Amino acid sequence: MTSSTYKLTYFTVMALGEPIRWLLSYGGLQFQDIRLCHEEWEAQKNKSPFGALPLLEIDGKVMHQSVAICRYLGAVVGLSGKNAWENFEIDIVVDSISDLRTKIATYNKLPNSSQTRAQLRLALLNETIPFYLNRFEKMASEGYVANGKLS
Ligand SMILES: N[C@@H](CCC(=O)N[C@@H](CS)C(=O)NCC(=O)O)C(=O)O
Repeated sequence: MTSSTYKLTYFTVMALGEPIRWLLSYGGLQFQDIRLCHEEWEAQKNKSPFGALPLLEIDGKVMHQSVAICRYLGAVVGLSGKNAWENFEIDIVVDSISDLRTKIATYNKLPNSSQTRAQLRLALLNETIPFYLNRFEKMASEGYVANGKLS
């Protein structure tokens, strides 16, 4: 498929790094899976193009933005759509998941003691998360979220 070398740098969590790990593994692409702790990250943060992780080095070239990386790897491992319409169907799901993730991240960043955090938690649990998950369930009701196949 490709003889490129891959080095993924992320934290010791799943979050934005895990889909990249999945795609590399799915494609049988060997990669260095570097998982930084907070102190290691702070020491090298200024080397990241936008001060954030994940980073994927491909043959020494540093690439960033997790969704862009996933789209690229999807193409490399044969999981893109077969045409613009199929890619559109896939991107709708990707962007909907990003919307939900952004809402959860907003909550996560608030201090534990804040009242807004407690209110947001209730709204997430009772409204936002069920709203999205019900729709994702429907999208996946025939086995796949887009185009009736793995993507
Ligand atoms: N849109 C970016 C978001 C990257 C991002 O926000 N990364 C967070 C971790 S999930 C980060 O690096 N936080 C550490 C920091 O800002 O110091 C992507 O998808 O790669």
